[in-house]
Amino acid sequence: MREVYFITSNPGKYREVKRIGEEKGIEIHWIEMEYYEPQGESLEYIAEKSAEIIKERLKKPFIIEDSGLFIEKLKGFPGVYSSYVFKTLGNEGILKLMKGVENRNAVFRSVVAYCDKDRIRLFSGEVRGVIAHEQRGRGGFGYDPIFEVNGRTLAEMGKDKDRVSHRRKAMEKFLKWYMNRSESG
Ligand code: ITT
Repeated sequence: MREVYFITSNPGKYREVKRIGEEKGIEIHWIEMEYYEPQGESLEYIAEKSAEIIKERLKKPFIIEDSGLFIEKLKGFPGVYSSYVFKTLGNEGILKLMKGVENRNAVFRSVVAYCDKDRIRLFSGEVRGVIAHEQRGRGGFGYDPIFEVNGRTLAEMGKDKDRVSHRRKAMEKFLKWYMNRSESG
């Protein structure tokens, strides 16, 4: 069985990535590690720079994943600051910022970075949705209770989240590339 090492401090992300890997016959191993994330204007930049930093410490191939919630009416906020904003304002804080706002369009983006001794490669995915008016659902993690796709929040979807998620789309691209590459040696 082929395998991949996934570095994250977030157990919710690991659970999802593991499930997605299982469907394709790839075992995902969790390296639970917090790493320094440099500031930057895009998820791609942050993922690539983070991978370069980790590469100095970890002498084997790995993946990391960087996600962000971009709210149209807030000019893309919290975007690359999603992690900090979740820890400080949280879902209730976002709902307050969105009180009375009609345009609730938002997009969740994911960038997976694969890194080995020769290269860093990036794979991205996104899902469009709207910010709900209140938190709903008990599954998932992070912003899932306030991010709604086709009438259900990601937290209400359970494992169905895997069918639509930004992470799913980025991981699928990565796994396709990774499997082709392993097959061709
Ligand atoms: P890492 O160690 O992997 O960096 P993290 O939780 O800091 O873990 P990110 O910076 O990628 O991960 O995530 C930004 C924020 O967005 C963070 O608060 C997450 O909880 C949240 N988030 C990421 N993916 C999400 C998802 O699928 N659903 C809801 N919230 C998500």
